Amino acid sequence: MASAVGLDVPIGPDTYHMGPGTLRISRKALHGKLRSRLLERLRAAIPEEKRGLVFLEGGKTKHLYSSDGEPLFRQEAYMHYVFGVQEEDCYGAMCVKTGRTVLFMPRLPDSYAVWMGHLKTPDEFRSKYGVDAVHYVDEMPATLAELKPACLHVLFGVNSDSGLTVAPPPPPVEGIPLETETLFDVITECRVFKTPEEIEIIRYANRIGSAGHVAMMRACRPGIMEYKLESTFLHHCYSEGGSRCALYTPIAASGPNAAILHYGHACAPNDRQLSAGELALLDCGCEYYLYGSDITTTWPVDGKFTPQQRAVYDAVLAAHRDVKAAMKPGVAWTMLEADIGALFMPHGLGHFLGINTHDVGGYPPGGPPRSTRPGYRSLRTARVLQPGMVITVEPGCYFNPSLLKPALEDPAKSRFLVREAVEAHLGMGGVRLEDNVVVTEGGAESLTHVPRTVEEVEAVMAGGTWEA
Ligand SMILES: [Mn+2]
Repeated sequence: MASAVGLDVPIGPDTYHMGPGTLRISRKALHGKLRSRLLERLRAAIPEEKRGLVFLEGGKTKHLYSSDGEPLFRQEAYMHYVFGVQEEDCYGAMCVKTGRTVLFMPRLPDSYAVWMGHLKTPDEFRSKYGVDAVHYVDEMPATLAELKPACLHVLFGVNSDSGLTVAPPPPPVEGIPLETETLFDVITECRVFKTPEEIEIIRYANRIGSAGHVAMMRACRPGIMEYKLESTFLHHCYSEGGSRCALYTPIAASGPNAAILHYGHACAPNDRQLSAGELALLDCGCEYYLYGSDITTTWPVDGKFTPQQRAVYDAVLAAHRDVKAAMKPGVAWTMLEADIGALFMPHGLGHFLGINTHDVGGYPPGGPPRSTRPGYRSLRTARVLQPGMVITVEPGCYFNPSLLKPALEDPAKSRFLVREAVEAHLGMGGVRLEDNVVVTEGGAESLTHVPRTVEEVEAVMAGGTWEA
């Protein structure tokens, strides 16, 4: 459906975009289609007499501790998926029988307009989101009661990546039971299979994010700070792509830091100076309309691989290519992991990608369970690949002293390790190469387009052209 998402779809009251050259998304068409798919699955799972209302609670206004400062609001992922609502403190409902949709928005005092600008009316909200009706939250109990639903289907389940519980909302009205058994698993499963429109958004986030990686490669010089690369990426994605936020905290690691899987956090804020002769590992994702890209590139700070760096890099690149080439519907993700040692790659080979960086649905009820074996247990899914899944392919090879030093002293492990070779690599950090791949009917397509071969990387760093 080319008219829902694209660079030149007509702009209407329900269109999300960030100005000239950015992706245009018809909220009504995108979420309308996601909702009808959800309805189909809900009707298959729920007997007629139990088909009440889907009821979702959106994200809430948050304050920074006791201050009146608020971090930039990011909508709760399930609410965004079903309704695409940008504002905080909203609720949404959809009738499982008829598909009719209602949003509930907070009633703000008129004086708020001084601080926030024009306060949208329910009518404006209705055309922005293409739903059937909009009411204020204070009208919600009466509106829901009037609809006399059999029950409210609410979210309740555990996110298999974080282990955290998605708790049901407090009952919004007395006398209508909450039903917690069905909705979470059904929506989660819907989110695993991206529609062509969702794939177009992820493709756009990949195009902007890929170009952001190239911008970092071009900005890199010995002597600069890691955060200069991070800021180059963020600036590129926002100024060129309208991507206001990164999908996750950028990892801009140099030298030994490349072995630290989630480097860049608040206690290690990409604050090391880069030196010639080192590798830089950049794991940075762009976000657009809350959908993202999650791309990793690794390159020499001075633009030329040393023979040692090249050997490790080429090995990881070969794994990266082999995995991508093997991907097609029917292939089990666990098979792809088979020969990679957890000592050198202590993370999973990849994860679903969508509204969340580690997108939901990796371990659904009735699906293959999480393995307990080292390496395998880090896999964020054990599922068989099917068309519409978007998954990252991110093999890596790291020389992490906190894993390798104990292993060298452990007779069970050290007999497989060449001590001198391991020790010679301990300072180099590591290499990770990460693409975002959509499984298609016939195979798989990478949405990421960054320099990958040693020759491509060196050419771009020497000023060569690259079309992301
Ligand atoms: Mn990733």
